Amino acid sequence: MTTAIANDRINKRFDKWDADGNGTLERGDFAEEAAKIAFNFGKSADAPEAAALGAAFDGLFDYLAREAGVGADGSISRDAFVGITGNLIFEAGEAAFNRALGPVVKAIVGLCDKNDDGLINSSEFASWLTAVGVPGDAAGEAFSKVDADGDGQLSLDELLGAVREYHFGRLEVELLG
Ligand SMILES: [Ca+2]
Ligand SMILES: [Ca+2]
Ligand SMILES: [Ca+2]
Repeated sequence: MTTAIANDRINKRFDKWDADGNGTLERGDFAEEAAKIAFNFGKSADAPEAAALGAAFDGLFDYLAREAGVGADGSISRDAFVGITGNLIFEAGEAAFNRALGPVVKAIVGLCDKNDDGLINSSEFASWLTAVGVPGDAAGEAFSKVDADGDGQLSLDELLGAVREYHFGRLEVELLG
């Protein structure tokens, strides 16, 4: 793992989340990202699962804004985002990472979990990757990598672990699109 890969991935995340492309992150960018993901899962904006994802992204913005020292309606610069996110991934530890990103991953599980068992099976996972724009032919290999305990189901912990591993450069599967 090199710092260059980590920074590259954090910068890509910034570009993706800066939905209006104005060079800073605002609450509206996060609302737009949440709506886009829900739409890709075929959920209308007023579906409960879509509302839950919106609330999760709202909470993530609150966290980032607090860490950046800007107000609730403030703008987060790229430098601040790279600093906060780098700290969260590489310094703060798994528990802090899971607190910050857990609600978003959990809300995506809620959108994706068609049989409502709290776990993501391989066909549900294929629809997840489609919704976040990952080519479908990568799904099978990605699934077995994320399924750390090999039980054929992806738990919230395994999915969160995969998001963290991606940013460490130890996994090539990008689950947040
Ligand atoms: Ca923006
Ligand atoms: Ca399921
Ligand atoms: Ca598993």
